[in-house]
Amino acid sequence: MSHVQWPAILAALILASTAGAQPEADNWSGARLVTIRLSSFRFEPADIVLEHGRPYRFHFVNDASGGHDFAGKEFFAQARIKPEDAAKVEGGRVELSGGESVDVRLIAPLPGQFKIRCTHFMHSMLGMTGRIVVQ
Ligand SMILES: [Cu+2]
Repeated sequence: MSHVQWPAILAALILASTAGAQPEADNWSGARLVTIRLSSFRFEPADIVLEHGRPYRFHFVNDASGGHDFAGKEFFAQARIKPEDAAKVEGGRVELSGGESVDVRLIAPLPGQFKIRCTHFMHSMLGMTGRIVVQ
């Protein structure tokens, strides 16, 4: 008799697993804060470690008086940026004028390493490079 219940149990399990994939990704209130400070000429931290599939709030702070950007074309292409923050990332770059702060919420992509740099003239040569490692 008990085998009759299996289809219902399986259906419930399948529903639970498919339902489980999205809510975590869309739970922006649980986004982990990652503060990234930009100055002349470095990122702090220069190495950012993330867990794939988790939501994060990148809080960029430009401590310099001049402009800098946080460019990671590959990273931003593969991460899932919260739609309302998408306009803050143009061409894979977050541009910050002197003293500005910008928040970008995103879901970390599949594991991999992504290069980060400032695309302003000469800035990467002067040390504005970094790396995002997704585990
Ligand atoms: Cu720069």
